[in-house]
Amino acid sequence: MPEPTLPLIMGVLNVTPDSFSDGGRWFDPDAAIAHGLELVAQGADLVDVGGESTRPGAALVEPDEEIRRVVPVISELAGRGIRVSVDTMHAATAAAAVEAGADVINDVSAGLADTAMARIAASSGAYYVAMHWRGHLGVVDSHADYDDVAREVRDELFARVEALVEAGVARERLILDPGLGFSKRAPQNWELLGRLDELQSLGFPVLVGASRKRFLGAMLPEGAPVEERDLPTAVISVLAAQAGAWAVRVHDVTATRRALDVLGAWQSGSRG
Ligand code: PMM
Repeated sequence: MPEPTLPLIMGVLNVTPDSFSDGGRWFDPDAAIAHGLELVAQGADLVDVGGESTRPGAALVEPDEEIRRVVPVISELAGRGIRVSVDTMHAATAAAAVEAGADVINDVSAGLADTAMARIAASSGAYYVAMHWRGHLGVVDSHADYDDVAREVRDELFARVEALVEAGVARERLILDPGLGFSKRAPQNWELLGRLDELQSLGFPVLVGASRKRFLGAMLPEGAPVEERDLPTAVISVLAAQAGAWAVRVHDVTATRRALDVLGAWQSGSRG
């Protein structure tokens, strides 16, 4: 039997003034670099650097400004041997980030927001995370109508896979993400998690990004601070691991690292 493997931990580093859970904390490049190093010390396997908030209603950022935010941070972290992904929907930013040392492009629009992205992803040779996306989040829950959310997310992502491969992206470089919270209401997020195997059935590694999202806040007492979503996030990391996820994207790396260490110990205990 193959050894069970634990998912990679992708630590979130938002170099933005306005992300929903940590907006502004790491906007200064030195603070961002220090936080990236801290995420790795806490157990992150890769650091996801983003310069544009995807929160509903957030200001759109031009690629020039986004590049100015992320490239110095990526160069410094990658220069120290840290694996870095860039969280961007812009082809120009993805290209600059790969040039600076990023080896994963994390595109929440799966190439839909910028028609040049597929070509850049193909020519860069980077890994490419294609997340399920139905458009910019002008309003919360926009485009969230589904007959069967797990089937539609899988089919819509598969259509993106075909388009990306057609544009020259290597199949072996693709990673899929159900896009929790993006045009999905709370019950739809839970259904996607509970039916993760249907997305896995496409045969690509799957990344799960549940960290601190609103559907977790909805389970907590009203007005609970956003950090209280870190415990439910860590529980989801374990359940996603058991469902075979390739990676989890989280803000609180320590909690997920400890939770996955427990799962790892449990798994080796079960092998005697
Ligand atoms: N969620 C956010 C941003 N980027 N990328 C991927 N691949 N998957 C996600 O679920 C995802 C993402 C939400 O914003 P945050 O950085 O403020 O958590």
